[in-house]
Amino acid sequence: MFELFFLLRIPLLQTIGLAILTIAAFALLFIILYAIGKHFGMFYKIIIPGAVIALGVFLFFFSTKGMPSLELPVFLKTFGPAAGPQLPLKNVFTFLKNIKKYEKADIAKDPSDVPGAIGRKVPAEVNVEIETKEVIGEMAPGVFFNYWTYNGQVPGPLIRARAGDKVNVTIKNHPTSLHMHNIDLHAVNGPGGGAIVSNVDPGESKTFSFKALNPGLYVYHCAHPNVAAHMTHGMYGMILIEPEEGLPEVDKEFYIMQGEFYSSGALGKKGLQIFDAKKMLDGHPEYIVFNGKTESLNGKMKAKVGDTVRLYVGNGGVNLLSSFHVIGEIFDNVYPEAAIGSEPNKNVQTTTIPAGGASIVEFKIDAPGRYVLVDHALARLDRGAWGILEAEGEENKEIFDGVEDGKSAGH
Ligand SMILES: [Cu+2]
Repeated sequence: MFELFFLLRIPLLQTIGLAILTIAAFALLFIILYAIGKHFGMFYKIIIPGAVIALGVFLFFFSTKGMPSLELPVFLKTFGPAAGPQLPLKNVFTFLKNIKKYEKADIAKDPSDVPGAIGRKVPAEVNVEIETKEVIGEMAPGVFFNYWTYNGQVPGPLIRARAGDKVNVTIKNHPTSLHMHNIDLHAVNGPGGGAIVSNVDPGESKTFSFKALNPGLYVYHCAHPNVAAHMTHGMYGMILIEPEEGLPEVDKEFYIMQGEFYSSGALGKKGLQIFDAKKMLDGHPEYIVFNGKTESLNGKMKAKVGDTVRLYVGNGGVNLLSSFHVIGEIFDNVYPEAAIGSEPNKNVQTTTIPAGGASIVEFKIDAPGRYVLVDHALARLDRGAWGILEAEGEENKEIFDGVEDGKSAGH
């Protein structure tokens, strides 16, 4: 019970405060107008103050914002092809009623959780099973979100197959989910990328198949309306379709996805955060993070001097372009926009990753130390967009020579 109060104290206090303020304002206004109307008959004592209050409310709100709806935010109007990102009030009540059923999950996907290279020389049938699950996870110390996930983590699992493979995708929606979900894989050639044949109600399961025609690193995401709202709750991941001959061998591979989270509470506000659809439409995320939460990569990305490292980096969006950079490294190879098939770009400092897109970068570690992965739109560091790759090994003074003074943690 106490834990429930801790999670909900911010929205509860806000609601109570707003209710007190509204009642007090109306009562005060009514008393004033009632006093002014005391020279009129009893009937008009009510009608006149009532009409004046209604006119005031109309002028203040409805004349500019239109009529309110039973959704959050109440005045938001949208024009997408399907349901907007507004939260129906009944969903909010259902969520609160069922809050104890939600699993508390560590939603940060381990960046080193990458399936091994395919190694096959012939096509095969690959079975993929993914479960959509709504959980409560910690974005930052004391800051909680209701995440919607693939397999309980953000991003969902990295799927790996080979060009020419037949991929059977089974998507299951956990019975405790409040929403319908599906999967749109950008690796699919077919309507909706699979979304229209994979809509699953809570407790339901569906399977569809596709042939992996094009090699590349592709984003997948939930495409159930409102798509952007599902994605900014954490519903994205990637699928790597290796070329027939495979990718060049490297020592280490890591899996990272940038994403935006839109909370009604300001950056760092503790407690359970309510999704803010207006901030999402405006493109003003409070949190911009790798792998679902702040500091999710730290302690999980390790390499040695001399290692060749490959990063599979995606951007779940839904608004921002990522300027992906590793502080202290130069990308020896970049597969721009994760396109496989042409020669990679050489010697790149920063690469762009569009929303709903990806990149593959490779570099050799030449010196021991800490390398910071960032979105080089660097104000985003303070919203969470950074992570550390640690490299151990022998120094090579010819490549890098100097003494740390321990004073600056700037980089
Ligand atoms: Cu979904």
